[in-house]
Amino acid sequence: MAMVLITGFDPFGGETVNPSWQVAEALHGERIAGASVRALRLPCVFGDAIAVLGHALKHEPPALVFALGQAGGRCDLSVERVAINVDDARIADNAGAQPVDRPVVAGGPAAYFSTLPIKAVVAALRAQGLPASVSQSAGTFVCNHLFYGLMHLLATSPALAATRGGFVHLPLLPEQAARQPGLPSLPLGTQVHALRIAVATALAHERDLVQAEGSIA
Ligand code: PCA
Repeated sequence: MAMVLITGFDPFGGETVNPSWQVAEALHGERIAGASVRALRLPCVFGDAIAVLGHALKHEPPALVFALGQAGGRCDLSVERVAINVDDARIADNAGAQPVDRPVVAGGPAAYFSTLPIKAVVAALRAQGLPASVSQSAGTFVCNHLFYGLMHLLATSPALAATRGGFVHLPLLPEQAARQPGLPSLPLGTQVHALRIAVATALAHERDLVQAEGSIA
């Protein structure tokens, strides 16, 4: 049976929860469109996050990897297009590290594109009444770092040649937004439902839709 790996992060930046892990954990053990879902919790730590993911990928090559992260302030499910080869941390990670302008992988390409059908996923979510968009930047903190590390592993490991992967940033949960008035949020159940649709769509679409989802700036 095909396996789908969904990763989520530990809470960071003073939060006590992270929607990305809550969503991944909720889906662990489910079967979506004939594939079994496995969840993996990652430390919000430069270096370690990629090491833990790399270890898991060695065990069993998944058909798909959906890496998830929290993006406080974003109002919808942000399906990331591109991972860039730079760490530039505005805050310290959970181990106290704050790299500035360092490559994720020395000598690696400047960027990798997601190999998930990002536009098909956004279209499917919107068709089900869920807010979603293509994002042109996953930032320069641990999420982009992990996304780049994932895509580098998929691009360079022969055993993972058939694995497709990418990254989705999630809005805050309502209980987080209640402590930060004005920030948008989506309930956990809605986020979990959205991920089910995203995974099913990615399994069904080897190729992406050709449909404008760019931004002017
Ligand atoms: N969000 C952070 C790192 C971990 C997470 O969930 C980010 O967007 O980089």
